Amino acid sequence: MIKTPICDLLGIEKPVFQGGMAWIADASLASAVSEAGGLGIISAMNANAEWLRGQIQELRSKTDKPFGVNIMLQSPFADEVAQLVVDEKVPVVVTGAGDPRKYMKQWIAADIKVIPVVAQVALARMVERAGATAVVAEGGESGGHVGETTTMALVPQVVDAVKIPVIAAGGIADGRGVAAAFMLGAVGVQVGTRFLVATECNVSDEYKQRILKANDISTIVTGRKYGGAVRCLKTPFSRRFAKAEREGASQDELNAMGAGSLRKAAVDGNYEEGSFMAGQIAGMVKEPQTAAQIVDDLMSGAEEVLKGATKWVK
Ligand code: TUI
Repeated sequence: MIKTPICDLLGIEKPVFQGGMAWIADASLASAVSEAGGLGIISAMNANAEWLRGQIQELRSKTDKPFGVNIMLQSPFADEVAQLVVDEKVPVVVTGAGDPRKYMKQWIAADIKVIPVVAQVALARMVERAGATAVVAEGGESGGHVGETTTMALVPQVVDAVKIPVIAAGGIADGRGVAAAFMLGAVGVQVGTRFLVATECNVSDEYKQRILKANDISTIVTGRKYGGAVRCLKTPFSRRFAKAEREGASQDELNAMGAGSLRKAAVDGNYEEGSFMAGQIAGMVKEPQTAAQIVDDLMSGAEEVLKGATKWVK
C-alpha cells in the first residue's frame, strides 16, 4: 500500500486526483473516483453556480468521501462559483487557467483546502505564500490548456521551490508514471486522459473511441500565439484551427472558431467540429475500465515499479 502526506492532508486513501476536465468531469465520474479512494473533482468549467450546486448535491448522494471542485478562473461565472464552494462547504478547491489569489482568503477562511494548478514555478511560490495547501504542477504533456514546460522538468523545479506538497500532472496514465512522479519529489498525481474512458465518465462515445484509437503522436497544441495554448487530438477541427493560426488569423477570429468546440466533442461527439482535448499519453489508454479499476491499477502498478526501483543500484 502507498500512503503519502497528501492522503492524510485530504483524508483520501490513494494519492490520485482525477483531472477537473471541463464538460467532462461531472458528479458521476468524480463520485466514482472519490468512492474508489482517490480525489474525484467536479469541473465548474463555464457553468453557473446553480448547475454546480446540483452536481455537488448529486455527488454527495453517491459518496461521503472527500472530493474537489475545479474552478476554471477564466470562466465568466468564476465569482459566483467561488462563493458557492464556500456556501456548500466543498472540502477541496483546485483552480486552473489563472492566478487564484483573489479568492484564496475567502476559501481558506471557510476551511477549504486550496490546491492551484500551476504551470510555472513563480505561481507556485505565490500561491504558497497566499496559503495554498498544495499545488498541482502540470506539465505541457497534459490535455487542454497547457503551459510550456514538461512534467519531467517542471515537477522537480516546483518541488525545490516550495515546502507544500506537490502533485504531478501531465503524461501520467499508469503505475510507471505514478512511480516516476514520486521519484521527482511529488506526493501524488493528477490524471485526466485515462479517466476519459472510465465507465462512469459521461463523455460522448465518439470521444472515448478517439482516445482508445490514439497513438503517441495523436495530439497537437494550438493557440500558442495568443497565450491560450490547448492540447487536443489531431482532428479536422484542430487542423483547421492550426491552419488558420499559421495563416495569420486574428485572436478574435480564433476565439470565434474555438467557441463551443469542446462541448461539441464532449457532449455531441461531433468529430468534424469538436475539440477533443487529450494529453500526450492518450496512446497508452487502450481499455475502458471502471474508475475504481483505474485508481487501483495506477497504485498497484506504482507499487510494483517502486519495489524494483533499486535494481540498478549496486
Ligand atoms: O486549466 C487547465 N486546463 C484546461 S482549462 C480548459 S477550458 C479552456 N478552454 C479553452 C481556453 C482556455 C480554457 C481546458 N483545459 N489546466 C490547468 C492549467 N493552468 N494549465 C495552465 C494553467 C495556468 C496558466 C496560467 C495556470 C496559471 C496561469 O497563470 C497566469 C496568470 O494569470 O498569472
